[in-house]
Amino acid sequence: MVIDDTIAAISTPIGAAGIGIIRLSGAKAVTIAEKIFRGKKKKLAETPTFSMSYGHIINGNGEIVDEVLVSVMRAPNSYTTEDVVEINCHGGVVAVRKVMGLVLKHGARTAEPGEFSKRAFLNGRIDLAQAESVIDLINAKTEKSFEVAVNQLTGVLSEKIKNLRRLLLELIAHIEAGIDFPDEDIEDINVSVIITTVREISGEVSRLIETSETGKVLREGIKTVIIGKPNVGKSSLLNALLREKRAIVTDVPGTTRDIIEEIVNIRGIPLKLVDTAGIRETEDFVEKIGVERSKEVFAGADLVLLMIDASTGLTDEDMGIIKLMKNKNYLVIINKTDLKMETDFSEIKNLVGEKDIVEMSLLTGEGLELLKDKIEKMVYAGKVFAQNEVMITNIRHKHSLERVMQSLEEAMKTIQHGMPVDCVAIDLKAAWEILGEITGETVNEDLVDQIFSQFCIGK
Ligand SMILES: Nc1nc2c(ncn2[C@@H]2O[C@H](COP(=O)(O)OP(=O)(O)OP(=O)(O)O)[C@@H](O)[C@H]2O)c(=O)[nH]1
Ligand SMILES: [Mg+2]
Repeated sequence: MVIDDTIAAISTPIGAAGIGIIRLSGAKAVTIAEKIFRGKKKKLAETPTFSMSYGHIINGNGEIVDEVLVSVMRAPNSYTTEDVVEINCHGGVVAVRKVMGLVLKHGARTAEPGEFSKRAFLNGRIDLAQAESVIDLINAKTEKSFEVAVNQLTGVLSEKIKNLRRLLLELIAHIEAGIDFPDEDIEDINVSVIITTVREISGEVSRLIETSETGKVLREGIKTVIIGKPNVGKSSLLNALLREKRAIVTDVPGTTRDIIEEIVNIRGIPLKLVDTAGIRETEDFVEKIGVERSKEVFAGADLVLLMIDASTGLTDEDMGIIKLMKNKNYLVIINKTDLKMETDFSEIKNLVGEKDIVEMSLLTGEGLELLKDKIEKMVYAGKVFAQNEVMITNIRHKHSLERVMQSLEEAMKTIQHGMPVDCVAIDLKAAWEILGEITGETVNEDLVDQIFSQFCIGK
């Protein structure tokens, strides 16, 4: 693939802001910027790399468009490894659009989403897993998710994958040497060496796969729905976890009519928390729509928080909702424990088990920390992860690792069936190839395009 054009994009969000940045990358980046820039001192072409120049952007009529600072980062030490120019102009809608227009007029092309990062990958500065972590960094909702993404950007996952590929390659070479020199009688050593190494590699691959459940949650968040009868305190719970009066809370049943979704941070775990309209039979047209929508979001939830009102006891409506929850990850919250309890809730405790129940009072705040504990435990599922453990956060990586596992299992079967070792080499090569998809060493162009198209413009 030949990259010979110069791309440009507005790299900051459009809107009122202190500064807005237009970024250019490619062989003509400096030449294009030079045509529209009038500096105080040197020409851009004469400025050293990693320097900033003060001046103005000038349009075709010689009029000043904006006052700017222009930085020049020359190849190969730049984000894309090409010449990169960043024009810092005033933020806001007008200035950045005008400057962008001029840049395009003078020969740059509008960058596609993620095209800067794609160039960094195609030019070999970062591998595919690192490039993917860039988007995770931008999208991270909690510090923990950010930490995992930073880790991946530094290349820890890539290192691990490369190491496994090296081990496989050595093993394949070992086997092929045996095949090439059949008289040397190294067959016996081969089999035991192959078995140990394949086991070692499978162990590492399966450990990586094990981290993926938690990793995926850290990257994407868990879609959590608060559900229950009207007036049990669902909106109060959303507000308490968000530490903000986001949803309207009143003592009128049926207050929430629409779906309210917010990201909350529970011990570093991003929860996409959804407050719903209380579920009940209703004749009110608007509320009816709300109830139907509640049932829909419920269907797509990763975790359901079912709220029950301590002061009214368990009702038929509650039992109806509990029946809906089969096959779901859920916790039952008995709210309003500050009020006189109607029953001891033994019925529900027998039904769902104590460990999935949290007694709570949103009035006093009791039970909130316990709820967070339980959510945390659910996500980590009893697994302990070391501080800097390499985590699989990306579903694409997980799928590749699962296919690697299959190939390694095939290899083991081939050995156990006493087949010739060169048959084993075929499975090992497959595993080696698939591992390369993660770092992008063996990957096709369509997949690369698809991955980078998920990026934002200007990155
Ligand atoms: N005593 C007491 N009152 C509570 C508690 N939690 C919520 N409330 C009150 O219960 C009423 C209903 O709370 P909401 O949070 O609006 O309930 P909801 O489930 O969102 O109600 P709908 O939107 O109508 O379905 C409000 O008056 C809250 O102040 C609690 O723990 N104890
Ligand atoms: Mg509500």
